Amino acid sequence: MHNAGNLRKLGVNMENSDFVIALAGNPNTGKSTVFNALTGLRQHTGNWPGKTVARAEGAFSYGDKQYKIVDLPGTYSLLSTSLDEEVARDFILFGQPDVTVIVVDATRLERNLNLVLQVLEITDRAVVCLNLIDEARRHKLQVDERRLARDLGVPVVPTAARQGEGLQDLLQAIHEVATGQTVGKPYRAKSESPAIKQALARLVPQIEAAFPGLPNARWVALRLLDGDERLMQAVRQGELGDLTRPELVMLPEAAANNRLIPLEVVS
Ligand SMILES: Nc1nc2c(ncn2[C@@H]2O[C@H](COP(=O)(O)OP(=O)(O)O)[C@@H](O)[C@H]2O)c(=O)[nH]1
Ligand SMILES: [Mg+2]
Repeated sequence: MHNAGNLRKLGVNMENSDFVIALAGNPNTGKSTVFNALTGLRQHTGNWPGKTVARAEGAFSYGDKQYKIVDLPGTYSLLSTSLDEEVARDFILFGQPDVTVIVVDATRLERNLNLVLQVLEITDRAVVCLNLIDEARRHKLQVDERRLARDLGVPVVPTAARQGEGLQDLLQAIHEVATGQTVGKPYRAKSESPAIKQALARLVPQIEAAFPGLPNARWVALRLLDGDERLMQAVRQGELGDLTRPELVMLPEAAANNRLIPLEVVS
C-alpha cells in the first residue's frame, strides 16, 4: 500500500485516488507513449519538488478505481548516481507506489533487465510492460513472455503502445497487482560473501523490527552496508515506515526502534 505522507512530500496528492502507479524504464522505451495512452488529456506536467527534473502526472480510472500515474525520469539504473536516478529511486522507495510499471524495450531485453531487477529489489508490486513488441516482431525476435514472467516472478505484458496494442491487458495486470489479486514473488539475486551474509543476518532483523512490513529489508541492509548516505538518513528519520499511521510517528517506541539499528555495522 502506498505511503500517502511521503507521496505528499514527493508532490503527489492522493486525496481523490485509490492507487498510485509509478512508470519506470530506460530512456526511449516508450514510457511517455504508455503514459499518454493511459491518461489521455488527464495529465499535467511540472517539476519534482525542489528539483529541476521535469515530471508528468496523470490520472485514469479502471474497474471502479481511481488511479494516479507518475512518469519517472528514464534511467538505466537506480543507484542514485544522477539526479534522475535519485528521483526515480526515491519515488519507488519512499512513495511505495501500489504498482511500479517497468517499460522495457523488447528488442533490447538484456540491457533493459538491469533496471527491472533493481526495481524488483525494492518492490514486489511490479508489472513489466514489454513494449515495442511490433519492432521485435519486425526483427524476427520472439520473447517468451510467460517464461519471463515466471522467471522474474511478476506479470509481463507485451505491448505496442504506439498502436495501442496490449494496453487493456496492461491495465488489467496493473489492476490485479494494485488490488492484491496478483501477488509478485520477485526474483532476487543472492550471491553475497560470507562477511556480508553475516552482516545481513544481524542487520536485516533489526530493520524489520524498526519498520514492520517493509518489503525490502534485505535491499535496504545492503544499501546501508554500501554506505548509502540517503538511506542512512531515511533510517534515522523513520522515512521508510508508514508515515500515514500516526501511532508510528508519535510513539516514542518508534523512535526507540530506530535506535536499534547498529550503525557501527554500517561503517
Ligand atoms: N514501433 C513502436 N514505436 C513506439 C512504441 N512505443 C513508443 N514508440 C516510439 O518510440 C519513441 C520513444 O517513445 P517515448 O514514449 O518518447 O519513450 P520514452 O523516452 O521512454 O518516454 C517514439 O518515437 C514513440 O513513438 C511501440 O510500441 N512501437
Ligand atoms: Mg519520456
